[in-house]
Amino acid sequence: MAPSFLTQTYSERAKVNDNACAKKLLELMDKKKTNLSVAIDVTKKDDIIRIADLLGPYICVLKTHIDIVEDFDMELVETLKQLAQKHEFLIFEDRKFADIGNTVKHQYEGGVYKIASWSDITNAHPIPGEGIIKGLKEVGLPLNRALLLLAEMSSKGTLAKGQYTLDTIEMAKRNTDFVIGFIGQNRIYDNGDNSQDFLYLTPGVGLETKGDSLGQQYRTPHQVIVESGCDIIIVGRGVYGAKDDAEIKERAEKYRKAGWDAYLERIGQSQ
Ligand code: 5BU
Repeated sequence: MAPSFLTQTYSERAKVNDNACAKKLLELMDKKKTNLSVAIDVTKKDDIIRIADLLGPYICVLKTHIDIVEDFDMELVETLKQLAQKHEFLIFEDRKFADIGNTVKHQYEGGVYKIASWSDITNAHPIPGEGIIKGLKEVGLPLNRALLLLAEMSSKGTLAKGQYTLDTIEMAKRNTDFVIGFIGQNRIYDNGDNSQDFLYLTPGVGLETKGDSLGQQYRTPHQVIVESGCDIIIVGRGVYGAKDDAEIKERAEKYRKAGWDAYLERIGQSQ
């Protein structure tokens, strides 16, 4: 049996991934030596741009919540696209679509944010059924975009577990042209037969605290990458919540190194 993707390098996995977006992501992770994604959940355009430029060298994916930006305009996303090129990272709008196919198509393509025009990756809850993937795919596939399904959440009391999570994996397996992986807490699907390489992006990562007062739960990069077999750590306040730009960079490097060391340990290359 071929080795599990779990123990392969990101560059080995890039070579055999048919999805252009997943391939690009795995390649740049290998090149930049980072499996860190930062969630820049700040509400002013200038702060997002400043932090994105600051963190560019440390990250593989910049995660946004575009609807929390108070002074949003299309110049913001144009600038983010330029920064993505300059620093080689992908943009992931954490939109969590959750409606019928026809509605999400409009939400993805149009409205104020025109998400499909600038976000390489977005995500969706599987709760409405497979039509949500079909709707998003009609818009995203011609633009070489990719989708993550929400298989599990980091928050306390989440209903995304058990059979729901397993059914999410099955839904993804039927749509591998567009679905490149999951937002999840554990590598659920990896049977070692190399039939499909799904990426696992994991929020709820923190080195200093165990959670917040609103149900967020944190695990360490080592728990996420080594013990749970996920691929990318997503860190928000742990990085951008620093006192100044110098500390933001320091924290990003600390998480980048922790994530990368955990990956090296997993693939058996740690010194
Ligand atoms: P934090 O500041 O590191 O707690 O931010 C985590 C980010 O990840 C934030 O943007 C959330 O919306 C996002 N998130 C999450 O925390 N947990 C989940 O299960 C999912 C997304 Br899905």
